[in-house]
Formats: sequence, C-alpha cells, structure tokens
Amino acid sequence: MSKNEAGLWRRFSAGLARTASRLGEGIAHLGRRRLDKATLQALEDILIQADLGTATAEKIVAAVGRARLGQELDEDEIKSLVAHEIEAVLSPVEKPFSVDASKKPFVVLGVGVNGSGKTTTLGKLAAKLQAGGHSVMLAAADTFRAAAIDQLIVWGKRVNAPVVAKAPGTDPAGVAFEALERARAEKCAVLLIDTAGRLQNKSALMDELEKINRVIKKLDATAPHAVLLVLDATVGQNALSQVEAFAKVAGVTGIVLAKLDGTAKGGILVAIAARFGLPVHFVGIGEAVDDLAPFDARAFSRALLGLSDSAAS
Ligand SMILES: Nc1nc2c(ncn2[C@@H]2O[C@H](COP(=O)(O)OP(=O)(O)O)[C@@H](O)[C@H]2O)c(=O)[nH]1
Ligand SMILES: [Mg+2]
Repeated sequence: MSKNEAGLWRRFSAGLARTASRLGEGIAHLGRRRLDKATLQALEDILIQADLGTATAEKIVAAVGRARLGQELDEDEIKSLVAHEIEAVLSPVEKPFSVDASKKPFVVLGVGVNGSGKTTTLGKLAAKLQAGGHSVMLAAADTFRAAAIDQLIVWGKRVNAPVVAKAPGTDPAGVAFEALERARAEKCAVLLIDTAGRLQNKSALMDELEKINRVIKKLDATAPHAVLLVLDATVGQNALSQVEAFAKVAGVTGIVLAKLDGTAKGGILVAIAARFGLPVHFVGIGEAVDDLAPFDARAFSRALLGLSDSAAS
C-alpha cells in the first residue's frame, strides 16, 4: 500500500466506524458458537438493522450458512465471512469514474435531492479532475437560491476552476446551455453542471432536468455523458426511493454516496447495489476538498465490518 492509499484507508475506515461498530457489536454479541439456524437468524437481523436490506441480508446469511453451517466460529471469522459476501455484492458496481477525452467537453450532470451533497461533491470532483490534468468548468444550474450559486463560486475559487453563474431565478437550462458554449470556446475538458433537487415537487424537478438535457443536446447530441446521483448516506433507507426516482427522471449513470463519515447507515450502499446495480464511483468522507474517495468494494466491505485492510482473506 502506498502512503496515499494508507491515508485514504485510514479515513475510509474512520468514516465507516459508526456503521462498523453497530455491526461489530451485534456480531460480538453472538459470541463464539456453533453456527446454527438460530445464530444465522440473529445474524440476519443484525444485517437488516445495519440497513443492508432484507433481501441482501437473507442472501448473505444463506451464503455464510452454506459455507459454514455447523462449524464453530468466532467473531472475527463471522465478520470475515460477512465481509466476503458483501464484497461479492459490491464488486459488480465498483466502476471508476472516467472521462471520455473524445467528448469536448465531457459533460457531467450532478443530480440529487437538496442537501444531499451535490455542490460539495462537484467541487471535490473538479479538484480531482484538475489534479488528473483535465481542465474543468463549473455551471451553477441550481439557480433557486442565491446561497447555492455562491457556494459553487466559492468552490470554483478553491479549486481554481471557472464558474458560469447567473442571477438567482435564471432559467437553469439557459445557464447549462451558456456554460456548454463557453466550455467549448475555452476548450475545457470537463463541464460539471450543478442542479437543484427539490424532490418534493417532482414534476417541476423532472421538467427542469428534462429541459437541461434537451438544451445541452442542441449543442452536443451525446451529452450529458455522465449523470451522477449524489446520495446522503445519513438518510439510510430513504436513499432507495431517491435512486428509484432519479434513475427514472434523470438517466443516472453513476452514484456518489456522500456523508459516509459519521453515519451508522453506511450499509445502505449494499442495499442500493443489490437492488439497482448502478455503478458506484465515489464516496464522500468529509467536507474538505480531498474528502472524496474512489469507491473500492473490498476496502468498503472490510471497513464496514471494522476489519483491517489485510491483503489475505
Ligand atoms: N460530513 C460531510 N459533509 C458533507 C459531505 N458532502 C457534503 N457535505 C455537507 O452537506 C451539506 C450539504 O451539501 P451541499 O453540497 O450543499 O448539498 P446540495 O444541496 O446537494 O448541493 C453541506 O454542509 C456540505 O458541507 C461529506 O461527504 N461529509
Ligand atoms: Mg447545491
């Protein structure tokens, strides 16, 4: 492990510490005993309480049972088995976010409900992309509140990326259109478009996202090239209905799970992966610029159970 990766792992597992302790305490309570039907049922309950979802919990426990029914297992052995099964659920959705350089610019739409972490995530992503050698432009297409626009402008300054912003109340699609024109003219590699997320008014939101899509397609029929759904990990089960709604309306291509730090509900990602199979690109582990970690199924699974990042398992 490089020094960078070790640091990331440390912050990653710190972020998942509360989920891990919820799961860990439950499993510790099982004690060392023979794995029988009752123990498996208790394990299933623990997994459900950790937000993994009933179907996934059932599947994981069935796999653990198939492998080890009747054997005597200690706490760490159970944790390793569960982590292994969670990794099997998460591995198919571990897909790095990548920029297709043939698209000029590569247009990314950030979507999600209010407060989920969209603006912050796009700011962090801008920094990551710039560090990777891509020039980035930001577009403030959440024009509903002045504070939302200002917040993106602050991020633009912080990461040294130009921001296209208009007065509050301006048509968001107009902002997106103008930003795409400007990103083209200035030969920016990536355009990140920040949108509003008033899910309480679903049809208005739908119209707004549809219109943004429609106008940017006038300039580039293949855009947007990525639609990132930003989810707030602290909402737990509610995240499932958000994925459902935005997948339908916005053509989500990938997920970012923000605010993983300090929540006991990190297990929700397992339920989301099992149910929707959408790519997971990043997890947010804090409010600072480098608090965005590429999603790693194995690291996530082990951290979820409070296990170390040992190479063997
Ligand atoms: N702890 C933590 N806070 C976050 C994270 N991502 C965003 N936030 C905070 O969540 C709040 C809402 O984020 P914001 O980006 O404005 O959400 P938006 O309404 O979807 O654009 C802000 O206070 C952010 O600083 C994260 O990964 N961890
Ligand atoms: Mg915002």
